Amino acid sequence: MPSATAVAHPNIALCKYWGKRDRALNLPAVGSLSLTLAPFSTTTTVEWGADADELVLNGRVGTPEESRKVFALLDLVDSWRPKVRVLSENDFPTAAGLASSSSGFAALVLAACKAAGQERSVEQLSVLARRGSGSASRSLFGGWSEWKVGERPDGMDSYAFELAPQDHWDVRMIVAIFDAGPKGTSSRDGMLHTQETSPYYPAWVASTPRDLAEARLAIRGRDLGALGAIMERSALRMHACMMAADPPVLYWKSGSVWAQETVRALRDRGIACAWTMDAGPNVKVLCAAADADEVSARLSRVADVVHVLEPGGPARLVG
Ligand code: 2P0
Repeated sequence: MPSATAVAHPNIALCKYWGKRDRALNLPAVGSLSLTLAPFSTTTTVEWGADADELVLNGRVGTPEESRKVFALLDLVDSWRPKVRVLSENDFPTAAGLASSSSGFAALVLAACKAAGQERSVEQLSVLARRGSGSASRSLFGGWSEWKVGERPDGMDSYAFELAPQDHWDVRMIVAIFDAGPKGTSSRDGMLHTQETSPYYPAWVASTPRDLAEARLAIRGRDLGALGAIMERSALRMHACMMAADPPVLYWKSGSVWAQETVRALRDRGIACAWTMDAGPNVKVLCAAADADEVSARLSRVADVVHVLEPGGPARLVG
């Protein structure tokens, strides 16, 4: 039975994706830009030709909702596919504050297309990963990547590409965990509700091209001060937009604000660093590798757990 195994790292967006222009095709309303992060990774094996569709995630049978998403994506890989067995393991805790769906769907499409004997370009793989989970389109790539909003109604021009490789810039992303529990509102539900009810949504969408243009330049020039200002602005505008939804979508906890204040205090002491937040209370702080010990020590005083991550490589086949 043909089988293949792929590994992918999760990513954190510096310019955020929030909102869809097409739900069925999972097309974004805005472009986004991210950093792929090691050492955390997902390893996924796909066996193409099994007795029944079967999903095993971190040693347990996938829930009906997880299975529905995975096998719907495999239907897109091949609408005439055989039954498939999928084994997927994250080497990081589910509560590590990182979206396992980004690494999960990137590893899944890479392994599935290989097991199916398909030769696909990395852009085609990114389009497929996007259908599973938007942020997964970016995890096909190492280092710094951008997911293009695209214009085509069929979404074939909405894929990610590498802006700069893993070794472009020696930075660290420090993840400060405040709440290990499952989130109350999923990203998917939160963003759909925001776009349906937030009066700030059109302004959010209109603000994003400038952030992307400036972030590309800041990454190219390795300018942490400039990139930091853009990433905090993007996160704050995304959260302001969802806080203005009706009823509001509010992921922040008191610890989130403590971490933001810690980042500002570090900056006041001359340490270049900046925070971002996703669909949860945890705070991710970008800094130079040389400052990572000090930044993580300061964040450890306010957070339950701190993880220090570094730029990771692209998704890859390992078997
Ligand atoms: C991002 N997030 O750019 C944004 C910022 C969370 C906040 O992408 O509906 O799991 O599957 O496309 O990719 C998380 O949402 O959403 C996310 P779907 P996804 O990383």
